[in-house]
Amino acid sequence: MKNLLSIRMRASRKIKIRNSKFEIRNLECKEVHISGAEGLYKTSEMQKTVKKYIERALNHPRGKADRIVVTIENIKQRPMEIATLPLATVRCGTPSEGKKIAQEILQSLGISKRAIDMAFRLINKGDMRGAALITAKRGNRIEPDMKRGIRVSRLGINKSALRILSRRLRRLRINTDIVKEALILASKVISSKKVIAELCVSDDPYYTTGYVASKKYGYLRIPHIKPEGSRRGGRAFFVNERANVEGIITYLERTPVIATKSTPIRGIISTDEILGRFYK
Ligand code: WAQ
Ligand code: MG
Repeated sequence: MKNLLSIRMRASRKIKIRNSKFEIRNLECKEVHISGAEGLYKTSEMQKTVKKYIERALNHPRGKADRIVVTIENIKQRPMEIATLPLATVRCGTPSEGKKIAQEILQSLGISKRAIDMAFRLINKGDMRGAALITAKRGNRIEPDMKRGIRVSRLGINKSALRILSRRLRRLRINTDIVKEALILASKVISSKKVIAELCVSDDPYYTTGYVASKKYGYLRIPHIKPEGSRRGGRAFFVNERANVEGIITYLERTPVIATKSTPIRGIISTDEILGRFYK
């Protein structure tokens, strides 16, 4: 691919908050995140993509935006090529079951209970625009700007991989932008050697499917990981204890990565199948 553009959008709204119960006159403003999107595109796709991003910002289930920032940059660096992670959907019916499944999968990857609890705590607070970087053993948060988190950017998929991926997802009736964008994002995140796993819960009030991604198990979708109507959500990347923080951030935010291959996907499977626990 030649002449790639990085296109990013973020939409937000200012809300007034009282900074004390009694001082009604003393109002402070807070910027709440509504929606964001990013990708690598060909120059010929620029207009269409910007239009799509703006429409998304203006019609978002999280509310009306009063500020939309679109950034378009030329990318000179040749992108790294990756394959999308294998995808499967875990059988799950309730948020408490979903949380338990995510915990089991993460623990089997060597991530400590402390780190997992930290991730769920942040996701349940749900006021980040990006993802938290959490060390896998001690459970420390290590990204420099904790309000913003890490924003994965400069990622995309080429035409032929997208065609095959869409066909595969269509068979499972999940060929949506939300699934494709999340799968591409997770595939870039997990392609970093320093990231062991990702936990994601959407912040859209009516999108209740989340996922756990890792090299070992691929992209595992977890339906009903959050209750319907909740605006809470977020992402956490679990990294090696002694990882170089700047190196990881540069890779995730700045290095152009394109999926040029789509890995086969599977339908619904049980946690026992994933973790290789079989009972006779
Ligand atoms: N980089 C880092 N963190 C991000 C990014 C990004 N580019 N985009 C979003 N986040 C964080 C941010 O904290 C959001 O609040 C949170 O993730 C959720 O983002 O297989 O919709 O865009 O069915 O709401 C996953 C399941 C859907 C898809 C994910 O995320 C499926 C989703 P959302
Ligand atoms: Mg969202």
